[in-house]
Amino acid sequence: MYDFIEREDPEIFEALAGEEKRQAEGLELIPSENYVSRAVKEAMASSLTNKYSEGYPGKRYYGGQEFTDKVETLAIERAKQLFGASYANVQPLGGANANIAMYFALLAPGDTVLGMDLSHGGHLTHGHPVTYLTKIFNFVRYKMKNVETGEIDYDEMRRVAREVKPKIVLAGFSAYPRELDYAQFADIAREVGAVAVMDIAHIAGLIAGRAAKNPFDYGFDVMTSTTHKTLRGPRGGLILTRESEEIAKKIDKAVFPGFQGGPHMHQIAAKAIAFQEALHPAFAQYAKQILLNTKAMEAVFKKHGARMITGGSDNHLILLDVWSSIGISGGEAEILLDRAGITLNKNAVADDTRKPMDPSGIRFGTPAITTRGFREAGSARVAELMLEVLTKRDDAAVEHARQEVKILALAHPIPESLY
Ligand code: DSN
Repeated sequence: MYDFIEREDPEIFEALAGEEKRQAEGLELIPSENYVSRAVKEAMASSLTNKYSEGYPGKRYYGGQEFTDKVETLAIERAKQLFGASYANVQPLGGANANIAMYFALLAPGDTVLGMDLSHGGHLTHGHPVTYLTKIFNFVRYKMKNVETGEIDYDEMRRVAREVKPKIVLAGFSAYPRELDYAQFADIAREVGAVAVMDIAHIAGLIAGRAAKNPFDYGFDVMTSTTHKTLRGPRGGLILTRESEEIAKKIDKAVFPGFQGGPHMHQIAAKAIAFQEALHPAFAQYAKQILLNTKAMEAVFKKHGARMITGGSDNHLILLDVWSSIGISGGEAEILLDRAGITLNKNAVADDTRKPMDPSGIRFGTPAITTRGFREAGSARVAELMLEVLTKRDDAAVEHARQEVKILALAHPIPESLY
């Protein structure tokens, strides 16, 4: 692999070879990461990267679009089929781009969005003050009512919505381990005349595999997503619309020419392939196994009495308060586990008193190890190894875990195909 890079750019080759080895011999638990198929990788490395295709299929600003139109149309049709959408824009370069375009399509400067607080599981692009979005739009945040169960205070959300009159009621998260009550969101949005939008980036694969509820079935109007994470496609973004042609047109305009130039056609081909893979019955099995594996890990931490935010997980991720229950900070835990070959990320817990660069929690999940064929027993063993490292914290424990992690990883090679 990488023959030409090896010959022509040894420095980059060395880094790539190191990363290949790291991925093969370690266990990836960052819940937003996964392994794409060989077919997706081939598309990402294809000649489509050479092509400019500003516009949309049949309406481009450059010539030579015979094949790009075919690729983008296939991606759109497959995305619609996968999520039960009426419209799909497959051009956003990433999840943040998708959200930004969505805001500009649906809002005027100064308009209000009701979104989940970052420290309670939301995402930077849902209105965190560090983003430029907050200079343009007014973000009002909602939180969990009960951090130990994950319950969201829908009554309070409704009261606030009546008061601030948002134009968007935004659901979705990057660190929340429970299902949301979509009907409540949609009802609140309807009452105040807002558009109900769900950022499904983290759980798109679970929705596609019918292992999680589809917000469109509960009256949501728009869904934004990434195409990687649980969906197991290339890095990229996606915007889906259920019924309104008017909203779909605004979204198309906001993506191009509003925010982006030429779409990355190699990435769109890879998205089309990933959507096709996700339409296969084997993908539903995969999505179901993600949940079973998370439950197996949850059981280990429960038995140990470790504090999980919301008390556990109904999806692909767990948020563990290592500071209060194991006496180690999230930052230190991340480093120790990294040394053992277990990759995850430090993460703030709800209303964290520690700083973001060394918060109280760690966030991890099962999408990537499930792709490698891990089942419940293997997932539980990984959780036990994590606890062993975090409680003992000495070189011997790290080394012991590292050896076992390598054996487990090599016994579950990264697959080249879903089928
Ligand atoms: N970085 C992604 C995640 O890890 O959840 C979200 O942007």
